[in-house]
Amino acid sequence: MLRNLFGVIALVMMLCLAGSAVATEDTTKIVFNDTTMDVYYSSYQTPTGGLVYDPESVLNEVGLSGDDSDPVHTNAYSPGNWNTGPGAGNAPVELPRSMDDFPVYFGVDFGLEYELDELWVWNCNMGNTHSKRGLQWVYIDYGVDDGMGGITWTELGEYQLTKATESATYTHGDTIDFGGVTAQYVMISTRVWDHATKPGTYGETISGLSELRFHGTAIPEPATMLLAGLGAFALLLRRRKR
Ligand SMILES: [Ca+2]
Repeated sequence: MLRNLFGVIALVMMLCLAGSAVATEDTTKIVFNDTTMDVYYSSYQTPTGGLVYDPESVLNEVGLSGDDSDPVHTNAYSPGNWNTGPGAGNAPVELPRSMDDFPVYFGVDFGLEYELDELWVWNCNMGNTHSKRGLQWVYIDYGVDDGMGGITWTELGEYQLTKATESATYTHGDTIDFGGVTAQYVMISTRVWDHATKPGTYGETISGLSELRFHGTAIPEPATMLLAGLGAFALLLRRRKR
């Protein structure tokens, strides 16, 4: 009886140790992968004159250079930025906010759940005063699958993003703290560009972003955790046989 109790306590301790080993891994940047991740965006400025405003260039590091621990973004028009007017583009089943009030949105589906730590934002950094396309008053929401084909959204907060410098070596202007929340989806929703008190941009009808870099740790799938638990249990049985 006592031996059995001792065994159960040992198993629980090992499982706790396995869990804490996962939780204390170093946080790293989440590298965009266009086969396992999706980009959501309200619309997409039609490219003209050879310019490209691809939404993916906000996540795939196009336009970034220099030291990867503190990279800088170019002020070139293209490529490297997403520009848009209001209007529906591609979106998850359910947006966190009404497009009547927040007609411009940009988000990501990481493809699996992450423990999110922070987000670095390079606002729209285009020369010739087009940093005015940068997002100003935004809400940031994060979400997880609701198990019924939809998304359960939670508000992280309302933010006034910093205007870009238009420098050719623009370091990220804002760091948004996520505090370790669990999320598969993150959405940035922007008010109308000329809102009376909280304008959506810094003065242009077009909205834009240059780059977003998320930091976090992938949360293991339940199957992975089950395997870790079975491994610990097998080890325990081996020890008890001795
Ligand atoms: Ca970029």
